[in-house]
Amino acid sequence: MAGEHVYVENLGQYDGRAVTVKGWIYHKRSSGKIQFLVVRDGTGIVQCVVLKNEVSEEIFALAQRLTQESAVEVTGTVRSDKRAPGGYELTLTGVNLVHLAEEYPITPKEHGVEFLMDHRHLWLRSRRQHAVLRIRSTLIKACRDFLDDRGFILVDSPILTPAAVEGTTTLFETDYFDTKAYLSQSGQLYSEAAAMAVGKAYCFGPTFRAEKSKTRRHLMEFWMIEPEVAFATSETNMDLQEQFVSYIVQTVLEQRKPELELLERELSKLDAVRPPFPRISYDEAVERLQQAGSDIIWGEDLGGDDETVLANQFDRPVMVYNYPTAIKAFYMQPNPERPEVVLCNDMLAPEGYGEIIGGGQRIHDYDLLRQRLSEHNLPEEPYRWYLDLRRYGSVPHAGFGMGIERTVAWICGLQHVRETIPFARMLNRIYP
Ligand code: NSS
Repeated sequence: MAGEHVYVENLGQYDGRAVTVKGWIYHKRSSGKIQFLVVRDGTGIVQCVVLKNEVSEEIFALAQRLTQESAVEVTGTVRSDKRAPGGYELTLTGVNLVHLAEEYPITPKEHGVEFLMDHRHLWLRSRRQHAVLRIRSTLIKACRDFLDDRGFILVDSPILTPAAVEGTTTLFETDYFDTKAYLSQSGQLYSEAAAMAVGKAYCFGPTFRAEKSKTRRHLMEFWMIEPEVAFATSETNMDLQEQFVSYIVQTVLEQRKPELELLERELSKLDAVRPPFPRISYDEAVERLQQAGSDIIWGEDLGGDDETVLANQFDRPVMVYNYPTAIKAFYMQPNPERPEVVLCNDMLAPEGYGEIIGGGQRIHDYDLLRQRLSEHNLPEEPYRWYLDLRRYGSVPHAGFGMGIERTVAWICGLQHVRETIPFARMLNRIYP
């Protein structure tokens, strides 16, 4: 008797009934007259019991031949069983083999990270990776819901661009017919144009940086969400960031508790992520670091270790504002009382996960922006349109960019960003 096709996550609604599950053999074991096939279908895993006395010889023999990751359609009766993962088990009456898998390279034994990254296309099938993928998916939806519900308009920015946003040393260059183009480092400049059009805008997409750094926080290709608000200041920009980050963390905590538990994430640490977040100036950050024994001097950028030391002083993300003008991007608005610092901020995640947000108030004065382009040795031509925004109804405005992968790494409690994106692009890795 073939049952209705049911996803594992819904088996509870079919107790006692005949159903068909379509999926892959996760693992199996047998003891003579009884075989246990553990089948995963993407929504969950279910243990299937094959009893020698209750199925035909062909079916029992077929079950014995099944290899790890073979694709199957199994039919059986749903039985509730408290000991079973998910609370239900299937007593099989039929097995249809869709594809017999070759010997699978990823086995329950420990594999090195390079091996797993080489087999990333298969590694995605493991339960831990499912958990991360689901959390990432929920996080992205939460980001978009937060902004959509507050009247922000999604305005996509281009990937191929004529201009640098975050310095010229990390640009990926490509031919663009008879000229050059770069892969976008950030959609910010276009988000600013969008904010001048619709008031509150955001872009969300992949961004690219040829960073010659092999750290656990750097990818060559990462996803960034970049809200931008007309008439906003650095202050209101920080208010928005803390609301945004609290919302997405609490939403993931609510909707993805089983996944977080599977990853052995300490949930109380995430529960603490509620406004207000501490805000300290760059000056204070340097003092705190010096007191903690760092040899940082005023004017230097915070290194990864500095960020960890600072973040460890707080139980929720900390915002560091007003960095030295000299170490920041060309577009940042100077503090009117102290032009040696700019009205920007970074947000550092707790527990050593580092900077997840960079943002601030943008220069809205035409002449100052031109002057900065020249001080940063940037050609004016590719930024002509960007300068135009300062010629027609220019207003103070601010925004920020949050890196999805670093945020997922923090929420999931993963040591390295490579597991937070389906197919990581890293220094020396573009396969698979
Ligand atoms: O360089 S940022 O600090 N800021 C910007 O790109 C601004 N133009 C954003 C804006 O104001 N609209 O990068 C922002 C975030 C940073 O905090 C990280 O979370 C992430 O982007 N980021 C990265 N994630 C992974 N790998 C790399 N290489 C990386 N670089 C930045």
